[in-house]
Amino acid sequence: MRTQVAIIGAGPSGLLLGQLLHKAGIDNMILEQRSGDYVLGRIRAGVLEQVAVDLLDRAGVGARMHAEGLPHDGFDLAFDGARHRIDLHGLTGKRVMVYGQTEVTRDLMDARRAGAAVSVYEAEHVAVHGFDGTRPSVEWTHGGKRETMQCDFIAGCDGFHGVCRASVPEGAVQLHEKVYPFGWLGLLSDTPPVSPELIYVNHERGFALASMRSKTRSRYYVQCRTDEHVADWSDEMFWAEFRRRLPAETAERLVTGPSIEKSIAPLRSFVAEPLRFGRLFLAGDAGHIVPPTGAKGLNLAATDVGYLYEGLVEHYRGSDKALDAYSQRALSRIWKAERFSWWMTTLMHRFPEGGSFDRRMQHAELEYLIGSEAAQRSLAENYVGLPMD
Ligand code: RFL
Ligand code: PHB
Repeated sequence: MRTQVAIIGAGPSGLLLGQLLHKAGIDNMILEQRSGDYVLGRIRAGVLEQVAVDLLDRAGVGARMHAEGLPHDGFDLAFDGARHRIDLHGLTGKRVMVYGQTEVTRDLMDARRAGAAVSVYEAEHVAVHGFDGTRPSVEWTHGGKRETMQCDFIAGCDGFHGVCRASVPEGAVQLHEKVYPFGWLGLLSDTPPVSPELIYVNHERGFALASMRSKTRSRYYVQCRTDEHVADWSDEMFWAEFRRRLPAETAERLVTGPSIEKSIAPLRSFVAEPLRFGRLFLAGDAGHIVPPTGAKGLNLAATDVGYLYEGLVEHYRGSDKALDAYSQRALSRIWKAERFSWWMTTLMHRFPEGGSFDRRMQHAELEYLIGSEAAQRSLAENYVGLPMD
């Protein structure tokens, strides 16, 4: 068996790369360790930058996103019991699209099925070989049978815990990591969003975020400790905690209901450098993690894929210039998003070790933000997404 590009992982990075390559006539196969239903059951990102929207359009999967997604022109920062709007569109001329990662994934899966491109779900013991030479290959077990596929390139789109980064010799990769002393407890419910735009709340009991998936489905988060378990949080406890962190007038309008999903995500910043090892390329969460506060993870995954796609297309047209530039181009954008996500996380959360000085600094920065158009413009420019250079 042979393919041009073997893609490991059928999350948004792997599926988007597969679809873009398929449209460009480049043969590829996707190996995913989980089932399709499992992948669709993970509730994650909700906010897309314009560059991610453009890439999904280029992949030919934008129709439902444009019909059902919610374009947002701004969001609110809340602290000291009051809300302050950041006018994204007024400050940058751009907006973001609220459309869940689950829906992006579903659209990409549907398109892949329609294009009859090969995907193997529930592929066990995936292994990547020979990427430091000219004849890479991938191996996996499916239905008890060991299979091998030769390829030109391997795309490691297998997330933070994947096999690709772990297969690179230790000395060839440098890892940069920061783990935050808290997590996010998220709840999804079929209740109307408490506000038509997102609200990021800095509260003395900890951060809270009011987000949504549609006009009838809410996605809410509260900062929690890293040693907490979802099972210890009843829906009632979640709603009571979330309500306490909202400004009073907003809390009055909160509609509660049974949860459809509840989960805890730890927060970390992480970057692997470089992102290329011979004929193996890392993209998305396989190469980097951002804390979700800046809503950048899925967007970075999409832009990595955009750069990699350009490189692969040019390779098959006879030039390796863009492929050789992949790691450096992607990392330049990644580090800026890492900085923004770290900054917004530091600004909005309660740090268990933080003393009164740290809290005063947060407060001064929030006050500065709401009083300075220059500061708001910088926040807005990063939130809507920096351009793909
Ligand atoms: P994924 O989605 O983790 O997919 C990787 C896939 O690889 C598979 N895999 C393997 N397959 C074969 N063999 C192996 N050995 C394998 N090991 C792993 C996995 O099963 C999986 O299917 O990575 P990808 O595609 O790079 O996508 C990244 C995004 O999922 C992630 O960055 C975002 O969800 C982050 N994120 C957000 N990003 C945004 O842009 N905007 C947001 O609003 C936003 N909110 C969030 C988020 C992430 C969150 N959590 C839970 C971490 C909110 C949360 C709560
Ligand atoms: C979400 O809707 O899940 C979401 C939105 C904004 C973020 C993080 C998560 O910053």
